[in-house]
Amino acid sequence: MKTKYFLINILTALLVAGPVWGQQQRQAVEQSITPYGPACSQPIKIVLHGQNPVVQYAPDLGSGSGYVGSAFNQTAINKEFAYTFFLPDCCRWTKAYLTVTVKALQSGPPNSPTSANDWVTINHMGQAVPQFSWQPFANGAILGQIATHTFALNQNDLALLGNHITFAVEDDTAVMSADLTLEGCCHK
Ligand SMILES: [Ca+2]
Repeated sequence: MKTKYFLINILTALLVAGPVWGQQQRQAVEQSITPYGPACSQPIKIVLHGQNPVVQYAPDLGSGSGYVGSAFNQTAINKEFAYTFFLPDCCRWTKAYLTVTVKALQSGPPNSPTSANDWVTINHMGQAVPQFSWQPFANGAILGQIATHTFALNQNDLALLGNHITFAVEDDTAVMSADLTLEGCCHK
């Protein structure tokens, strides 16, 4: 009798939970899709969050690079960082915004071999892409100083880079976070 009562309880729970779960899933998907123009029948906007373990597309980094062992929020100087976002192939992407937040690990005046002379760049096939370069502590670095920058990429930039966006950070600067916002149009 106890067993029968137990089974009825489980069935009741499933019947109640099923539609609720489905509704939550639909809401999550609907919230992630943001219309931004009439030309696209299925516009989409998503945000990818960079995280450990770090992913790297090796051809973007060139040979002899010191990016092995990259990690978010690392604390040691003299360690370079690189990370690759791979773009989902479900959609045609028309805009991308790469937002990077970094922290100075070594104080120093402008142009000194500290965090001050470090660059953040988007790299493609072993080369830094000139229009996507940022020197966060160009005016001098203070230990623990935080800086944030957003690189805005248009459809031509994305066509050049292909299905991957790699960025690199020089050696005395830690990467606290990296988020890639993608806007585009999904296939029917
Ligand atoms: Ca440096």
